[in-house]
Amino acid sequence: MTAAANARDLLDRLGVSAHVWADGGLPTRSPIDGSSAGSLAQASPADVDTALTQASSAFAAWRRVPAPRRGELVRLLGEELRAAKADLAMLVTLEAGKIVSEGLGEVQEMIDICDFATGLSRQLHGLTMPSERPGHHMRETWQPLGPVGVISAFNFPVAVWAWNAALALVCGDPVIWKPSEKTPLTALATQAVFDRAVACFGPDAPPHLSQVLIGGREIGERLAADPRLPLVSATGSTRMGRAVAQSVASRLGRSLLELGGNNAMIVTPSADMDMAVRAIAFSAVGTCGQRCTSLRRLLVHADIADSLTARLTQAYATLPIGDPRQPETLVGPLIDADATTAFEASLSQAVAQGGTILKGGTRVAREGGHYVTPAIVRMPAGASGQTDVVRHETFAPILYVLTWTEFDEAVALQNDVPQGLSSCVFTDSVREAEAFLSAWGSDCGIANVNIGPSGAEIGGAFGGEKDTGGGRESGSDAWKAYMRRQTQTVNFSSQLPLAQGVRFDV
Ligand code: UN1
Repeated sequence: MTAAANARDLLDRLGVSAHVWADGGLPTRSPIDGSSAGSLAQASPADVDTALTQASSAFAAWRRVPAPRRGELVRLLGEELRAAKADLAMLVTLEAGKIVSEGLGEVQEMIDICDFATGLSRQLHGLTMPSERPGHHMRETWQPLGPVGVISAFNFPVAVWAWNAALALVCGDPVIWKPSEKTPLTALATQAVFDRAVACFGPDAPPHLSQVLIGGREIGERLAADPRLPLVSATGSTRMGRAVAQSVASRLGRSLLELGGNNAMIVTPSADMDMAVRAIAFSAVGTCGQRCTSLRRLLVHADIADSLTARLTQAYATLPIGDPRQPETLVGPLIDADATTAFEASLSQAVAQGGTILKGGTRVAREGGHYVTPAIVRMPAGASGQTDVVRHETFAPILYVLTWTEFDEAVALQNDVPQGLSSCVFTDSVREAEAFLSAWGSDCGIANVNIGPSGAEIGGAFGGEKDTGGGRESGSDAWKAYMRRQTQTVNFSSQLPLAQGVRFDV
């Protein structure tokens, strides 16, 4: 069955209305075989404006609903996602090209964040602090912020919306979502699932709590520029994030950015090599190298570099590449032709910059899809191997191997790239592990020991530093980005003393 026919069936099952289709609209395309389920109606500038007005009205009502009750809506969303898990996950496979297990994992991340946010809805804690004035008290309260714009990328087409939406909704904020042009169908399906949760929830939910705007980059530009969105959360390339950040900042709005990563693993001589090989394979090759947390740089001690690369080239030799719907497949397609061109261009640059391709780097012919063999490239030793192409994020399965001799040199190499998302060390030495996690260790938002850089759980704050944009989503106290902080002082005495002992008697 073509991927498009498969997708059409799933959209019916997931309850997406037939009205979404429009001749001459945004074409859809599966990376599996290039088939198209049809073209989608796109949001006009007037539609964007209407959505913003509707979100503002939804906010006026939703902020009055008690937070634990808002949590009930997110709990119901989690229930609907559980019911739709297999179908929505398969749609992710069809539209983003993920293998079945990773599609299911993505929907599981949505369910997990709903559970997290439901509990959080009773724990949006503020603070109390003592006042210096008698008969006064001070407290800090977190209030709903306003409608939140969510701009998401193709590679996690639905989970990123859920990380933002689940938190935003319990915090009292409606959401306007501009999904990637490459994955609009999963967004429409998610919206249908959300609508079912709202129907179960009942009349306390105002209309338009979550809206999807289908279309291109100009929609993102409008959202970034509009003061009706106090927060814009954007996931994608550093170039896109920089443009969004500048536009949002020029109106003094807030942005939450999850941009490129250039994630490394340091492997030391004491590391458990079996574990390291498995972790490298999953994080470098999983999702066909198209996660922002994918492993891109392998920093290996010089003494073990040859044996480790020998094991890796062996493991890469048997990777099942092909249709991600097949249960044995581990490597699905790249998203499109441009991604294949970028893969090949980066490999040629790596060779021109002194690299040797040890494995992969070729196209795999399959009708309509863009399949490649994941590549391992050995670069010159030390800092001279960290060339321009290695410092650049290519969204494809290329693993650059660099060597070092002193642990400090490895940490310096790990940090010496513009991006700062995820990082890890494989070692059995407590000293090395703790140095990596210390103030002078990894400079990334995520630092792991004996775990690869990808596949983070939702309970921690997710995001990174430098060109990764500095935002934090998901767990921990990431919810605070979706609320406004208010310091409140109450005088319950019959005097009016001024702070700092100031006298002003009239
Ligand atoms: C992304 O690639 O945009 O840590 C997010 C991970 C996933 C999220 C990746 N939980 O790999």
